Amino acid sequence: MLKKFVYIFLLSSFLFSCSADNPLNSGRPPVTFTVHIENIANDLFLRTSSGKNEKLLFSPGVWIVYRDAAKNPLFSEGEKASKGLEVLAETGKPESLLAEMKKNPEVLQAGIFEIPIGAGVTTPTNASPGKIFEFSFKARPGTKLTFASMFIHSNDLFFSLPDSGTTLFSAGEEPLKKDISDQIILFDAGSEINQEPGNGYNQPLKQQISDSGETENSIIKELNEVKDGFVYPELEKIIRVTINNNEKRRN
Ligand SMILES: [Ca+2]
Ligand SMILES: [Ca+2]
Repeated sequence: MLKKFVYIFLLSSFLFSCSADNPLNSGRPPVTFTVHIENIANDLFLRTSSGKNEKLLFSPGVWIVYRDAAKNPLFSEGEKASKGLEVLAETGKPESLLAEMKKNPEVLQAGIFEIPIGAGVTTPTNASPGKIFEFSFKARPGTKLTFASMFIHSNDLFFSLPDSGTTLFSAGEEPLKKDISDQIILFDAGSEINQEPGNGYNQPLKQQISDSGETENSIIKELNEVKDGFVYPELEKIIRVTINNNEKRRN
């Protein structure tokens, strides 16, 4: 009788631990993933019409893991940005978007990346060339990742993945290690009128009053569909994003 009781206790503890940290209730242990968002614009500057060379910068941002059957909780292309995404895209501050994500039932995990890895950096700040934002999380099959970070020398542009996010496991449920740099898109949040990159008085490093700008009242679009007349750097020269995991190959 005691044996049976112990067995039931162990089984129920096991089931509880599975359901407690994984709403998908997969039987396998979760895999630890580590993501790097790296500013690789080492020799590249924004040359503005006022004759200045500005360093390219990414803001702190928000990452989320969500069910792969769900609609992307961060945003949908062609729709208006949420208030939290608008704040991130206009100021580079991630807290209100994180708060929104934590209330969204489709979001399994959410977090902020805000202190870049690199010499002399110990507090939240933008990632300058050569610096890397890193974050880690545990996930099981059936999940996707996405994130958002502001392109600082803009009014309301943010880096993210397509609406579809990116899968963390193969169809055979093997955790993926991959370079997803070519999936990164610069989006216009549609909330503030664009000015010349690096030279706009309503942009975060120039504006006299926090969050100043002309309301755009538009929808989220890929920047290359926005005809604002400005020239932007090629993404493959400024950002590298990689996903790694702690799983050793089984075969
Ligand atoms: Ca805009
Ligand atoms: Ca602004």
